[in-house]
Amino acid sequence: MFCFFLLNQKTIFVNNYKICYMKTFFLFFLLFCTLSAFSEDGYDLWLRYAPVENVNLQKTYRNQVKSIAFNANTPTLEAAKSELKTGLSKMLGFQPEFAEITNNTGNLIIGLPDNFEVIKENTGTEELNDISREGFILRQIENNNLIITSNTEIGLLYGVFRFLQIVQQELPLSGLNVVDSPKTQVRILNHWDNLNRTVERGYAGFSLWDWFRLPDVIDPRYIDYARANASIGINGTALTNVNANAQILTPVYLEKVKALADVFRPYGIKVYLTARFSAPIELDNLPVADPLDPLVQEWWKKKAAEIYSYIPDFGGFLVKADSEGQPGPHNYNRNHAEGANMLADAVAPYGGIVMWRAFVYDQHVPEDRTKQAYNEFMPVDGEFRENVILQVKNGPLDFQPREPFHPLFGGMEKTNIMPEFQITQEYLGFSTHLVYLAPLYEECLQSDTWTKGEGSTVAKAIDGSLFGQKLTGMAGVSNIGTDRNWTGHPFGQANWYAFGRLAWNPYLGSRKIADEWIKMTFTKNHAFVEPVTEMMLTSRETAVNYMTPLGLHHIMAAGHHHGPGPWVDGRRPDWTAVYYHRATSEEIGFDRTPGGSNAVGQYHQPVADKFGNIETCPEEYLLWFHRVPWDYRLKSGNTLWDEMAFRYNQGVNEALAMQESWNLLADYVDGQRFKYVQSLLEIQTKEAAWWRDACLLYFQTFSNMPIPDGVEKPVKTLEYFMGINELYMPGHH
Ligand code: GCV
Repeated sequence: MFCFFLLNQKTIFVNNYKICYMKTFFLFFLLFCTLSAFSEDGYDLWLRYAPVENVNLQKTYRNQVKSIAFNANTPTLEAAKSELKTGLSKMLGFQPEFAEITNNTGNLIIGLPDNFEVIKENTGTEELNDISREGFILRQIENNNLIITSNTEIGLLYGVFRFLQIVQQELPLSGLNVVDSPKTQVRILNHWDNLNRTVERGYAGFSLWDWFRLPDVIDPRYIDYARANASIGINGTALTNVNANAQILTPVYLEKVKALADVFRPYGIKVYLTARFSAPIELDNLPVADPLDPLVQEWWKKKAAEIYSYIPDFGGFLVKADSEGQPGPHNYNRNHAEGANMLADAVAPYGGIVMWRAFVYDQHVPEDRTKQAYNEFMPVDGEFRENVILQVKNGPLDFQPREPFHPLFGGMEKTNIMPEFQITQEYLGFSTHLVYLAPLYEECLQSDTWTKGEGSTVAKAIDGSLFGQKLTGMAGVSNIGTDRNWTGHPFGQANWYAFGRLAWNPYLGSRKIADEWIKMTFTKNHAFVEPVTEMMLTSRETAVNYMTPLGLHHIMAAGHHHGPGPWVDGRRPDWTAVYYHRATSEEIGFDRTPGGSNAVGQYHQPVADKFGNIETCPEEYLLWFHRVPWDYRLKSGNTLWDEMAFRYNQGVNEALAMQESWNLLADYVDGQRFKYVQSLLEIQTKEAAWWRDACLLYFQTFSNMPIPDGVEKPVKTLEYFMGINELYMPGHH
């Protein structure tokens, strides 16, 4: 195209000036259209609002939303209206009219039940009660008119977003009847963002929060961040790293936090901060931070009052205490409930909450690291204030490619408890590997704790339906940064999206979520949607295969956690790899049965027996719970060693298959995103082979068995892999 333009430039000098001018202009125009049609940088996420591809359907939609009755007179409603305007005009190619209800068909009526008689007539009190504060109803009524209603303005905003998503997916509006509300209350992103804008475990650039220029400069990106979150029902953001800096609680930063809170408020997003437990000492020279000391309690009460004077709807605190060097109540021989309750009392008068993390372990405790959180928290079950919620990682170790569910789910029955998932891919290939995480989240949520008999899933243990908790939620460690496409890998956006959807409804399936996301982010064309859905759905298992098959865990490189490091040793044991795989020439794996650390004992029956018996333990958790001889026969009939080799190899083959599958899809994606994903898949395949070769060569030094036929033999040596020393990796400080 560009060459064509250059060729034509020549004619400018030989032809009549006017004609050439026109030609050049036309070519410029074409060039612009071509570039804008075929190049996208991913900034728009799933809010692209691409024109409806089905022309007949587009006509039908136009007739269905000819006239929109919507009195938007508050910031939230204005946000909803502006989204609707942008979305519909881009998708339908016309500007719908905003007016009073007409007598004709084609009205879209948006409001609270009290705003329009017709809404009242077409909704029941019971269903309105059921959808509580944030739910909505989308319905086609008589005259084929459509209504969007809710009990609150935020519910209306969510309803508008859902309505737009239906159009984006080209689903029919005829017969529309969606009644939906979130199943958890606090749906929150955790940003591990430092005040110097680095992001711990962040692989998509720097922190979005430009603390230096705040509060005066409001980056428009903050608004797009809020729109994206609101579109999937995320209603909270913890702005700062859980490895906390007390400075965030000082006036100079609170001014800045207030500016962000003001931007997010219309979108229903509350701001939360991480509270460093020792802040009273660090900021005001108190001699201690003992939670039972009245001076300390008073300090936090004053601090809370100060924060609320800036941000009247401040959400509350997120706290990492007594873990990985963070100070906490243990410093004063107090327990976690005493620590959490002190902070909870400080924010309670304002409706604030405390999210207290259960990610605690201590190298000086000679107990299996995976058991320590349960051991510490179970004795204080029932001792936390009502406005405290315990935030528990999905598994008992640390966001590994696969872990069994955390035994605190289904364990703590008298405490509010919310899962914490990692969206950023600390242990899953950073932002260069395509790993769709919904299957990982779903696997945890659908795990059966058996606390109240069969069907006591983690989802039910966290949404209040099993134990009746009053406060519920779900946290996701964000993968967002300043990269133009937000998440580094274009498919990382799917994990942000999936987290939001599952926080709203923990019972949704990964396939449905992938389908929605692909259609809105790329295209509705089946020829694209089908193969990409399959790629996404298998990608997590693929990563498990090439990284940590059969229940292996924590065998990544030290520090930055990029790439394999099964040989990592020589540092505190619970930060090594050898502590976890314990390979010898006879066997490999961590014995967590009653004969070993008895971590299985933290699960209810029959889960404990199932995991504890090598015959019944699902093979995907085999080496997590058992020490297994290298020649042990698995269900496939293969020895453990052969099976391990096959799985590693399969992971590499699957990564290659993803690459091949993507290579066939160039016609359906804009060039920019196509090429970028293509290059990333190349990296992923290379790194999958790196994992396979490094791990097999290393474990072979124990098994002393040959790499079986059918598995590609490593070309490089173990020494080569052990010598790789990656410096300056992102996300690591
Ligand atoms: C924020 C893991 C990560 C740490 C992280 C910690 C946590 O250990 O490697 O970077 O710290 O989890 O969740 O607190």
